[in-house]
Amino acid sequence: MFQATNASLFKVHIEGKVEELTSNTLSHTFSKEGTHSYTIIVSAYNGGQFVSKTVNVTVYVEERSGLVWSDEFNDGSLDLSKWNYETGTGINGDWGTGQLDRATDRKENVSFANGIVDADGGCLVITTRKETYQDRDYTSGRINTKDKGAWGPGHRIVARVFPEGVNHQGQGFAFWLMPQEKPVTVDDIMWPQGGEVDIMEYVGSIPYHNLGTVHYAWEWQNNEYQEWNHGHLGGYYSYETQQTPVPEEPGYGGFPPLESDRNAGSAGFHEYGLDWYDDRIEFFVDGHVYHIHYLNDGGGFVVDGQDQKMVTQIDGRRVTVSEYSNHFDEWHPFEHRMFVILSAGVGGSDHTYGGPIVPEAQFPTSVYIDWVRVYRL
Ligand SMILES: [Ca+2]
Repeated sequence: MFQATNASLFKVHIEGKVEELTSNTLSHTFSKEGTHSYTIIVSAYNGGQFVSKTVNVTVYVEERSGLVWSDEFNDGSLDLSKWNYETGTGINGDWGTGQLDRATDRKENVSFANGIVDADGGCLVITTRKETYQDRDYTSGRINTKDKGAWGPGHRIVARVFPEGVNHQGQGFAFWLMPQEKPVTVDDIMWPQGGEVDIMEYVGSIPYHNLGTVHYAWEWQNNEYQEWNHGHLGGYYSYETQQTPVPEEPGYGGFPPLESDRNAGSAGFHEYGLDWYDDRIEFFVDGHVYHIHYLNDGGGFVVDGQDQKMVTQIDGRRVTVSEYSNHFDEWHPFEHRMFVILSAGVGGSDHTYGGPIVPEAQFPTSVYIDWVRVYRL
């Protein structure tokens, strides 16, 4: 509602349109989802004279449930409105991961393919090669949605992936999340204080299982890494039994799987995802929840100041339950938005990508990603 003395006509500029009114009331519905600012200009006319007033309003429109973001990888080129190439390496380099390869933005490492069996249209292809390139003997690819797409509680994030070429120790592929947000008091949030979520961590040394993990810190430590301060709670998924395996830590071995062995993750496409709620993250493969992580102490077990993990039965299936990544008051990592990373790599240390690369591993080797989709829960 607006007022002007002796006004006979009002004009209201709103969202690029002009409404003419003889009354002083206008009802308008903003429909664009998310938080947006709008400028509204109201002019009041009396004959040839008028006065104007400009106001700025900020409106939050709740997102509807359903698909809110996706890349189907059907267009044959990387959509740079959604993705960034991330180039670099893991040793004496950018990531501290210990991997041997250098990620590049070349077509040799990040490309697209049609006609992959069982794919829905085209696929993104991340290819790892054994080749001398700059200062490394291997190359691979890594892309992320930083500053272009990030999601937090209230979302399902899922990708359909066929890690065909991940068959030996030292070969691996990951679909994972890193923090988009940070406290306003720091310039940068240091790993693992900002958290990390591995939705799909598939390595050739553990061919029959996927690992879904949260990484976090136990103490704030002024956002510095002063002493060992790395908590991680992960759960494995057995492609064969579609639940947490027995034993719950499968260990290395059994590689390379036979090409005909459908129980290996490298045998075909699976959907790797999580449902992210305010109090927990549920990891699933093909809709089968195998790890539920509760953010707070007491979420899954009693309140005791310890992070805990155990396998339990839910609806007759083995599910890993874990709790307590909210260890420090300054920042609760999994209450904030994170961006998506798709990456392949070559293991150089005991742990990176499932152990040091073995000489019989074959290259080049490719992983196919049919799509990545984000839903509002
Ligand atoms: Ca596709």
